[in-house]
Amino acid sequence: EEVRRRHIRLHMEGALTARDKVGVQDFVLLDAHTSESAFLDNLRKRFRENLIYTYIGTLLVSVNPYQELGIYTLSQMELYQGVNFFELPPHVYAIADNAYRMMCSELTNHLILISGESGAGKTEASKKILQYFAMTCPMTDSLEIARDRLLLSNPVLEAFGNAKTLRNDNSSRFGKYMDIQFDFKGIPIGGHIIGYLIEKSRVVYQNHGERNFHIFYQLLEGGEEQLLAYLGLERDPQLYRYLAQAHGANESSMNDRNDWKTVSNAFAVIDFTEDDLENLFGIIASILHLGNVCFRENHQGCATIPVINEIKWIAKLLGVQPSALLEALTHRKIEAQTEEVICPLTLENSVYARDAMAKAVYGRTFTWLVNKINSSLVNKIWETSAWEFTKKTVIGLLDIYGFEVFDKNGFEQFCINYCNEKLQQLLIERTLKAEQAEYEMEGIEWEPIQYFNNKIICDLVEERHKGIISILDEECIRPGPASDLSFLEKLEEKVGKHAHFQTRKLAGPKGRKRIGWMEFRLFHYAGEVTYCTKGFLEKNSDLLYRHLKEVLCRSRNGILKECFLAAELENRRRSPTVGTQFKTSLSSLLEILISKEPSYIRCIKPNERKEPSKFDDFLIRHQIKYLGLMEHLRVRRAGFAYRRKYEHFLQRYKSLCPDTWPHWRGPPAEGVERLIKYIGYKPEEYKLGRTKIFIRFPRTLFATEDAFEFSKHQLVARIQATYKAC
Ligand code: AD9
Ligand code: MG
Repeated sequence: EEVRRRHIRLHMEGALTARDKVGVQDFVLLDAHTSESAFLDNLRKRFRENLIYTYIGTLLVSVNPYQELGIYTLSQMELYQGVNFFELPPHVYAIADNAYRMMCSELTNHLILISGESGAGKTEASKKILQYFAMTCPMTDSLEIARDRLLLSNPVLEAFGNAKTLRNDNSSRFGKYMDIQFDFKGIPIGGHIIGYLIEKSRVVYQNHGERNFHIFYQLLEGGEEQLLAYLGLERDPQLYRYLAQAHGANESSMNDRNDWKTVSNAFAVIDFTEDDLENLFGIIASILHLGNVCFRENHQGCATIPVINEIKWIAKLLGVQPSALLEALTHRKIEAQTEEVICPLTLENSVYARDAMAKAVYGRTFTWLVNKINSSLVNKIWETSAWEFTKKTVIGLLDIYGFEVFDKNGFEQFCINYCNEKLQQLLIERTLKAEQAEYEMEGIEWEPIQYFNNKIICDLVEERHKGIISILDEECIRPGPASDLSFLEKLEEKVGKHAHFQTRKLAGPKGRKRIGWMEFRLFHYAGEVTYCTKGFLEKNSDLLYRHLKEVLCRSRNGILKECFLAAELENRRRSPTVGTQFKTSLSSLLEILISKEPSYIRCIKPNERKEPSKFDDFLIRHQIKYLGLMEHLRVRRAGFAYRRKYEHFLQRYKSLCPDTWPHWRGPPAEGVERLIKYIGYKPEEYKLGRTKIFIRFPRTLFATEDAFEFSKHQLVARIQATYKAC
């Protein structure tokens, strides 16, 4: 303990003397008035010294170093364990530890919200936090397996859900919310993952220079000869259309062979049986074969499949009839009044059917994978025994795809950026707005601070009957000819006048880059993005021809059997569109998030080239702006570093005052007043609200915490002495 304390002190002294060189570790301590330039200077100074973390109060700002810094070692983890938040240099471990300790002491649910644009370091931060819990939380032998599964769920989900994009070599193409469950002693006992909208279209198409999901390359690169022979695959990715069409995809920093080993090992730990793996890789291989199915047009203008080698492989691996698959890829069942009529498909429609099948199979397999991992993370003892009624708490971790802008942006970017708008909305609601509302509610005097509320953009996208998603849905379901262009025209008609919307026809003074005929532009909180409407209708409808669905529902592949249930064929109702489903799932995500005590990590991307040590002022200034960091800082500086409900504050520190120890029978507020008077808080250090005490400076809380630790030791010594005397 003493060594650790000394270590901490040295750290702090070091930090103080080097302050000019390395900047301040909490923006709240900046001497200059809170200008954006001073903020940027501080961030730059620290980045140059490889200090990538800085606080704004309790919010952590992280700048992606794009290099290994050696700051995630076991000894670093130990250093941060159980230490007061501001006593050590800023770190993700401090955020994790703080959430953990609050959860344990108050038995409340917590949440660590990580945000930032694509490539800013969200996924890495979430992995570090998970590792921190895995390594530092108390553990029992029987729960070690739960811990390992929790950790190893990451490489599996990343293999199937991440891919190289132009922004990030390991970009998350799905949203992930993970609950880590703890028992009342703070031992991690299990977990639960919710996946959000995986970017299925990537399976069949990638932008120039991007890659398909990692798993395809890992399998080809690392898979054993025997396995590849069983799946009918060759090693070279260039032989597969779904992998080869985006040139330059081979230049990846990913190590597919090593990653394959990690993923294979993870499968073994997460309860995957031989059958599961055979089925799973059967599906992955089928998708590669499916991509290579070629169509030719016959004299009647109908699609045929001249070479059926791939069909044979797919039929074998998915356990379907080759002839049925062949027919379903080239024909369509249409329901006439009393009977079904089978019509041949055109070449274009067959290509559509093939790609739709690949996307549907991959998308549902991914959902199956998440469910499978979840069932292995369920702690069976806890779910079934008498433990069921004991208090369990969770720490939620949200790592979702970041805001992204490419030269060409489609439906996927529209969904991803909408999701980021919603998260920003939550951050505003819970920090800037809530903070100010809280002062008002608690009767604390306060100078209001202005900020941009992006609700206006969320409404533009999601408002019922009026928003872009509703307009898109209407175009998808209305009878008569509808197209991506008619959708754009509807947009112009219905939201054309909105301040955050623009098309070529309606270009106002704001437009800088030219907008194309098929495009519209949104002014997101994080910047403007021009979307091409091509493919919006098709992707939103996400139609899988019934004929193909029937084939898949009869599959003997164990995973597909669970993914395509026969009951689906009987349900004739149109399922909600992708946009609407996403909107609904985001709103339930927000409900989950809102019910928990949040900590925030805001990630910043230092440059566009994924380079270490390059600090691009312009790019970072832009992020500081749209992440609302200056507003956070202003609220923090003018406000109070800490607030605690009277009950919680009293419960923790009551031993410091003879009036409140061991029990305080009166109202908690009075107890707290008595307590702080006794320990000597100065009037400028705190304010008393209706239900909470507000403490202005972190140092006041440190001092209290130190006194508490000291008194605890004294108390223990006294008890020990009493025992000895007995
Ligand atoms: V996206 O929205 O999923 O496209 P993220 O998740 O924000 O994005 P990610 O965490 O994947 O970005 O980080 C991108 C890359 O930056 C990683 O693959 C690492 O190579 C690098 N990175 C990020 N954070 C760190 C770090 N703390 N230390 C070292 C890092 N490298
Ligand atoms: Mg990510």
